[in-house]
Amino acid sequence: MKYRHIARPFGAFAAVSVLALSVACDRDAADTETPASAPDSEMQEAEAEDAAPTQADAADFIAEVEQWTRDFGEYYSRIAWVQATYINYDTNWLITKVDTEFTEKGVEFANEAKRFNDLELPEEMRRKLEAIKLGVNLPAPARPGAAAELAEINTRMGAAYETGKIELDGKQVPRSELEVMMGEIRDPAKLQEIWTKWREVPVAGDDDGNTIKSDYAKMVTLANEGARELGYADAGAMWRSRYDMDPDEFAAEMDRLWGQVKPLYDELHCYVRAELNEEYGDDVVPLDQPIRADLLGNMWAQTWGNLNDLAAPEGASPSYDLTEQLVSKGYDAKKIVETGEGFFSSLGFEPLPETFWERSMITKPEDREVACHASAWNLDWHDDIRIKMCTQVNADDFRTVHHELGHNYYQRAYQDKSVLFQTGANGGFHEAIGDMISLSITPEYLKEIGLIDEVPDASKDLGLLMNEALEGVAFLPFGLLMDKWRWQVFSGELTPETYNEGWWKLREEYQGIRPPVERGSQYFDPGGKYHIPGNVSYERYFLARILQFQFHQAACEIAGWEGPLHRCSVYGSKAVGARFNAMLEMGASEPWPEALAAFTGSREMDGSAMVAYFQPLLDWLEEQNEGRSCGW
Ligand code: X8Z
Ligand code: ZN
Repeated sequence: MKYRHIARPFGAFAAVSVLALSVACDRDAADTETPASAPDSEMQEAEAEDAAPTQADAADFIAEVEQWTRDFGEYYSRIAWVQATYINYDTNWLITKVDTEFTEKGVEFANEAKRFNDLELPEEMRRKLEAIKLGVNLPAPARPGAAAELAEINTRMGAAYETGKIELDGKQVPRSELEVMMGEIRDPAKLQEIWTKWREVPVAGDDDGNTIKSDYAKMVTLANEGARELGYADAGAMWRSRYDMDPDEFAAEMDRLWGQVKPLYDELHCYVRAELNEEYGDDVVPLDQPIRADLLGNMWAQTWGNLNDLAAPEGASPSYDLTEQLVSKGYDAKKIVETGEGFFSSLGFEPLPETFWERSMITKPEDREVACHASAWNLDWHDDIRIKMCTQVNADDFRTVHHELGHNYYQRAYQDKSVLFQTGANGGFHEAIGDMISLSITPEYLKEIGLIDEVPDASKDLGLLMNEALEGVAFLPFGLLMDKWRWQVFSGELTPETYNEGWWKLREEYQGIRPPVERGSQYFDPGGKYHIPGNVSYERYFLARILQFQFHQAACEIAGWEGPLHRCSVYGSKAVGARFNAMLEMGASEPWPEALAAFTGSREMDGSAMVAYFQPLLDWLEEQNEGRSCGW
């Protein structure tokens, strides 16, 4: 989705909400040029308006955008929902059409908003205008036909990704199944086969020879052109302008946070490589090399939780496996979602509406193509909230369900705000809500809801921390590099010839991983990850990882918890629910530091809560790694 205010589905293709608020985008760069395509009469009108816009003009304009957004947004969302849950020729046609209309109107509004750049205005109005300027996720240039071309490209990339399959042992296998296989298989040859075959999808052409790779390059050119017309250096700079600060300052902020948590990653990497070396031997896992990307239990090596058994500290392995417990206790997708709802209810949030259960898609339908990448939606700015997932009964999806429900409860909490403020305080906040809840899924909590029978004692703490580190800590450099790559692409530092080389350079530098086989410039490996063809920015997930622990620490303090953070569950704490809601209901109506302060008391994103959470594991890892030559 191109226009942020319509973009309620979180994580949905073609319907991606972005937080587009910035009080720091370069005013000088934002000229008052009318789109080149505007007819003369409109030009004259615009010039007349440019002459002396008043506060009343600004108020009228904002009201017009709000009304249009409300109406068109619901219309857009319902089409996007049908397309995502029923991908075929006609729904692709519909989404392309509505997407085009959205982008055209969004760009028109963004250009119009610049008229008020020099006008003294109350803070709330200024903020709404900034939201309008940054509201188009991928702005098309204003010339006729450009928005339609961009929409066609995006629909094609999205559909190619979501319907992509590979041939394995004589069968066509979809990605959702491949993801599970990557977590379970331990045969390096088979892993390599799945890994490389999945990466054929971004370079496989359709009947007209379009590939995700060729479309991506065209998308970059168009979006940059559109971003420049709006006054941004490029589309990457526009994306970095959504954080209530200057885009360069934001890039530095990401690096600062990474610097805080990098020691955790370095120790984990060193330890996991040594464990993998024991499992696979020197040939497959040499101790002085980056780790082979297909051995980490995940299609993208982004989280390593599937290596739990292999990485568990000696004698500290928790006595249960959540996937096994879910299966043996007879959980199905619905029961997992009900469990997630139960957690939010325990904090004092209203139960999900009946329509959530009637209209959500929580398992994969067998009879049609759907977009399986999980997402959460609000279709009517009110209570028509839903999730869309191809839920599997396992620990990964138990976590993802909580993640998605976090989006829904946030959407519901800020529904009384202006539609221009109906999004996260920043993108990281929206992704961190359900993730904070996940940290409260402690053994004590699991026992309370009957999912496990025995709570492992303190001797298993390192094992519990390891489980969490393989998810959260392992994710950090991946979360960071996705958009580092994209920023380089949008700035022109990388070109289609160097897309793949640049990708692997970052993967090696930040994650310390390498491809199982040589990857030439003909490939487009970033295109094998949903958010690249989907144009969903990724910095939000890196920030969410930081905020998740910051929120958890604050929540545990509010709940009066005094033990170690990893044993704290805020399940049942109405006090936490109330303070949490105070932040959620603000949406994006104020700069994010205010929202952060409402819940945590702090105005800075801070990685130290994450370090504090993992401190016992960090100490242990340092001991284990003594004498090893870490790094790559
Ligand atoms: O895309 C998602 C969510 C939807 S917003 C399922 N996540 C990222 C990913 O899958 O890569 C959640 C964690 C990171
Ligand atoms: Zn999400």
